[in-house]
Amino acid sequence: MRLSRYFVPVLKENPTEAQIVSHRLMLRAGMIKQASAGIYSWLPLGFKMLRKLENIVHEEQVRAGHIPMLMPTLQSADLWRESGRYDGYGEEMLRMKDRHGRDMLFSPTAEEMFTDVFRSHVNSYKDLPLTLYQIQWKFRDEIRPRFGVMRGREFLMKDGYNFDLTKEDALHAYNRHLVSYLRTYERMGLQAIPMRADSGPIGGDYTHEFLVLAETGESEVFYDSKVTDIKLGKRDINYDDVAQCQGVMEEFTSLYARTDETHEAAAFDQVPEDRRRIARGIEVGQIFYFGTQYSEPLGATVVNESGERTPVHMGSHGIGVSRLLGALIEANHDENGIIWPEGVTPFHCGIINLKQGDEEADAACQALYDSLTALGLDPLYDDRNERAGGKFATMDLLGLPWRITVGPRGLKNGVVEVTSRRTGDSEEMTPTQAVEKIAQIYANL
Ligand code: 5CA
Repeated sequence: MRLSRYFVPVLKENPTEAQIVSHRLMLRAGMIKQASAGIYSWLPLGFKMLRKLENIVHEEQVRAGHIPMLMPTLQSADLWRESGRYDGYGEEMLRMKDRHGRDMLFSPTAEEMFTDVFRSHVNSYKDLPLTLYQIQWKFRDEIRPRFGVMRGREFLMKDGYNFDLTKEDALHAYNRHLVSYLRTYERMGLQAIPMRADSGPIGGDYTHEFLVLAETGESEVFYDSKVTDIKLGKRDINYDDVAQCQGVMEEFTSLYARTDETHEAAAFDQVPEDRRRIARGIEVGQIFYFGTQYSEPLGATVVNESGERTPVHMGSHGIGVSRLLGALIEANHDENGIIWPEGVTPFHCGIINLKQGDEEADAACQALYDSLTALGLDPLYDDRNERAGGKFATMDLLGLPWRITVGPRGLKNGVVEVTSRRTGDSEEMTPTQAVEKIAQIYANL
């Protein structure tokens, strides 16, 4: 992409309404624009990042054997009356009437909708296990929408629902989700710690939240510092292997890690003193097992091996996709702007032309752009007629992990400069070597 032809409405000034750095940087980098309280327009750069996160979530869900589909955002209240949640859900549910006076609502979550599809089409235990999911906009009329996309009213969520014959099978689905979520966050360069949590309006008594540690996090967390040493890494996971998924689950959840909702001071005191940590975290996902809480009232049953009808065991599992973008920036920035991890960046590298209009510099930039593109990489070429300082400031704000700087002086010696956004280290090399270096970095991911 050429910056002169793209649409990135960068803000020069710090927006005063933004209290935390991710919100400030998303506004300044022209990623989002507030439409109304807690509701955002996703400008091209923000939208591009959202799609990248969605793709990672999709890939990891499909890898775990889960099936993508899409539900409507506007749902009939009748279904929610059947489950008993319509009256109880409270002010967070946005309710409306259609022209015929029928009660409708904007989905804050979708247990009912998925259970309804299931009960209409699945009859036999032979069709289980089954996990369906979607990545779809949700609306929760939060009393205090704040921190930009972190606590929005409209937000993008991946929500998945497992249907199993027995509790045991459903707990395997729970463990499978835990593992797939760990993989998802690690691929994004984030460490999210699973912590025992409270189930809230979703229900059930078995639930974990995933928290990314950050000073600006809304949740207070208590944990054994050893949990941060545990990584999934590149190990092979077989999602059908019950024992392996259970093993990973135990490995990641046996040390003390709780949110304030479930914190037990006496248990925390058992953690060796030098490992006790009290910090803040951003909740980027939550998994639930709630048994037959929805399948019973909604009549989601299957015929089991003995020919009897039995309600299915269910759980639901959510990832805050739009919130993750905020969490990523909270975890990856400096005073000059965003620093995208190589695993998720809107463009693989930037190209800065120090002297736009100089025949040689223009040609060298174009050649770099073409070579990178031919290798399947996606560069952002700052080809604007701007002074160098402005170009560097914009590139730092946008946060691409690598930058190639091209100027007439370097070209005289046959070199360009390759700079890491994270370390600030620069290296001179030939344009060919620069392309090879960038290609190598992304090939190794
Ligand atoms: N039905 C279940 C799982 S599918 C569910 O709704 N779970 S949840 O309430 O925990 O939401 C899942 C994830 O959505 C949360 O972990 C959080 O990351 C994200 N989320 C929840 N509320 C908001 C919000 N107001 N703004 C942005 N993200 C949110």
